[in-house]
Amino acid sequence: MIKKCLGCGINLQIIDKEKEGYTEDLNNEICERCFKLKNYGEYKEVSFTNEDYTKILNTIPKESLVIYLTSLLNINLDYINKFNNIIIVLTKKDLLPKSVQDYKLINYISNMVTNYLDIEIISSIKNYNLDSLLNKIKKYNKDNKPVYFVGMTNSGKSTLINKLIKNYSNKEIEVTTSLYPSTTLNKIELEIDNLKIIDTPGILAKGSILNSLSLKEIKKITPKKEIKPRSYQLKKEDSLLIEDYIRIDFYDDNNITIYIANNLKITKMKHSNPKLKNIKKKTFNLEKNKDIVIEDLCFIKLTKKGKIDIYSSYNVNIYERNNLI
Ligand SMILES: Nc1nc2c(ncn2[C@@H]2O[C@H](COP(=O)(O)OP(=O)(O)O)[C@@H](O)[C@H]2O)c(=O)[nH]1
Ligand SMILES: [Mg+2]
Repeated sequence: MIKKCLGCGINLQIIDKEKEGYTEDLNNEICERCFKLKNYGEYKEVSFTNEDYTKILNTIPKESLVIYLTSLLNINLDYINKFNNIIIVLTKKDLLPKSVQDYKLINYISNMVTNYLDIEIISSIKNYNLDSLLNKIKKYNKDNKPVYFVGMTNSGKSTLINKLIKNYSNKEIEVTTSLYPSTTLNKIELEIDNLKIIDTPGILAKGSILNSLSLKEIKKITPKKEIKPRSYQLKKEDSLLIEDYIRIDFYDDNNITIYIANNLKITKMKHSNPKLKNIKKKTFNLEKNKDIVIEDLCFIKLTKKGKIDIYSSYNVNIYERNNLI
């Protein structure tokens, strides 16, 4: 029988050291890649692509109960229409300021999606609402079929599953989690509190800034603690520089708040400063109360209407939406 890695779901093999699933000894429970990631934080690239992950998602029966996770910092519901029975789980609440109220976030999301059974806001790290989520899963999983945990890469699927194992089973196993994309490589089946739970690999959004960054930079831009929002009163002719990644030029007075990892540097300057100006820009003519989202880096809350230009060093998706907070 083929044995699977308990960390990432890949078939274990002893033949090719360079290929996924390699282990020195088939008696091991996890592959060498998971072992190194878990114990030394060492990340090894994989040859899998989004196409491979999509194929895996396509094997999920349409009527299954799907727990669809999205991080509150990077709301992405792109694949939600693939499924018919969804509980939406908004993750990483601990990273947003404590003052942000759950019901407002729930309202916001419920205006974006029509076809869902329920919504829960959680923080796996802080154990927030996990009892409530488990009860909801049990409520909607009447026939005890497998329950699939789905969502973009880094939405927190594996971390949540580990917390559920820890809180509600007496097993000692842990699937592999990391702040890098492509940690989980295949479906992983687990049993928790009489539920059959299946972890799945996540897709990396095409427009994610993570596609362009080194592992060191990914570590740097990942918020680790509650975000301290940074607010600026800007006059026309003002510009903001976010590290060396993003430049924003304001053409009207505006009050803005940036939600981004606390350690990233934001500098105020003038339009006349040439920094990052020789690259392609994207222009927005914003109505009032819009956010600008820079995928997987940050979101910026603007209150007034006005024109802005955004320059980006990387090929990252930048879009507007209504104010989340
Ligand atoms: N702050 C915070 N970070 C989380 C939470 N859940 C997951 N993460 C982090 O998000 C990253 C991706 O988590 P992972 O579970 O591997 O995501 P997956 O790709 O969806 O399985 C890891 O660095 C986790 O530590 C949470 O509730 N709060
Ligand atoms: Mg995972």
